[in-house]
Amino acid sequence: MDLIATSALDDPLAAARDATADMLRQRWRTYSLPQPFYNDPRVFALDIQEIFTQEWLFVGMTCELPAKGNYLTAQIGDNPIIVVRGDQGAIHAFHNVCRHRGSRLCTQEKGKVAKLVCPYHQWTYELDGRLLFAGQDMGEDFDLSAHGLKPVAVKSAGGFIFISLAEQPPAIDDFLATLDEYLAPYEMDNVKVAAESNIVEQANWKLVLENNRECYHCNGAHPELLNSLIEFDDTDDPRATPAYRDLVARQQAHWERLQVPWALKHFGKRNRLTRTPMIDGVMSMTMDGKPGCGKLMGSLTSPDLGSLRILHLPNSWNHFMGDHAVVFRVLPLGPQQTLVTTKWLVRRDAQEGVDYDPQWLRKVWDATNDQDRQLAEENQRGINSIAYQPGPYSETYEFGVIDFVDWYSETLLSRLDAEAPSLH
Ligand code: 3BY
Ligand code: FES
Ligand code: FE
Repeated sequence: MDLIATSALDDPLAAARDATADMLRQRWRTYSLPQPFYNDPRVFALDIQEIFTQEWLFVGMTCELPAKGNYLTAQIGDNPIIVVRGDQGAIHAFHNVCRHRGSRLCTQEKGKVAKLVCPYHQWTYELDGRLLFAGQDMGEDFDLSAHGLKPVAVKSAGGFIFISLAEQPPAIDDFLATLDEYLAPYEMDNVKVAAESNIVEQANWKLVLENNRECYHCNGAHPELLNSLIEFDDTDDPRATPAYRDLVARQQAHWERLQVPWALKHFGKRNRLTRTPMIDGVMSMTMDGKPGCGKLMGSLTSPDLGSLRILHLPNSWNHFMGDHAVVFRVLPLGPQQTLVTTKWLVRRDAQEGVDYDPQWLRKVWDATNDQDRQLAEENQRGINSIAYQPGPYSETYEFGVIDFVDWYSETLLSRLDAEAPSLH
């Protein structure tokens, strides 16, 4: 029985789709986007529909689901999602929506269960999504097997879990293979979350990403981060000095000897990985530049590994040092509201209070996140004005922002052009 699943109402976004596609076709490349991209609820709805429910999204780390029954939840636009560890280490993802009358099943951010039991009328699902038990008598014809949880595509690599709500998610295996290769020395099955922060920024998700993709603002904004970070990460960068090139050459030779991957790789504009030196002599993104955890990650033998930076559009950037890693996840909550989740990872057998102090470990990025939150919120406030007009990005300092905005614009436009909305 195929019940009517989609709305029989006209697509309320039909006009917005055309207008948004026009704005994208007419935008000035290397300029910030027109105002509606940052504050209009209809463009936000299209971002959810065509980017966040079509792309692969970073949701969490495999170490957060250490055993069978461990789960985590996330909210993608209107869609609650559950990711759960099942039998034989398998990771499953489902819409967190009961097949009885649609109640959300798991209400906590994370937890551990034997079965997935709906809190409303106790329909009970196996960890692989099969409906096992439907409470009161549903009648002789009731087919349990037709009422399993709706699956969501899920893949994991290098300790990262990605989900996609798309029926046909985009190809990503080339990036995932590289992620596995680059993170092998960190032994991501052998890590744990030492600290976590969740902040809600009053800014559109693209302002959060744009802010992250440049360090033009770093000198004015990030004293703690600049104890360790070098603001550019590529010897092709027009700002690269002879001293920087020298440092990179020395460090790359060191990493080569240690057999840790370092070469810059990218997969279109969606993914980018590169190992980049921190300030000479600095080992980690801590207040004093010394390792924040006494035990190195995985099989690493030197703390002097710079930072392995990993970008995944639309919603993650990451720093992997020798002693700890910091992973970032961005989820849009509304046209002008974004959740930024940060997790600090250390090796699993590192002891809190002995090998690391979580308060110390998180200091640099707590400060940096709060500074970036203020910058994104002020950016949003100005953009909301009648005086805002798209302004020019610097090709020297803001090429990362240009790349992000190009990726976003090309991706959204291709989807708007591809699917003429026909609901009937
Ligand atoms: O370190 C980061 O994650 C980004 C990249 C450069 C500046 N920004 C803080
Ligand atoms: Fe889940 Fe009724 S809505 S059991
Ligand atoms: Fe910043």
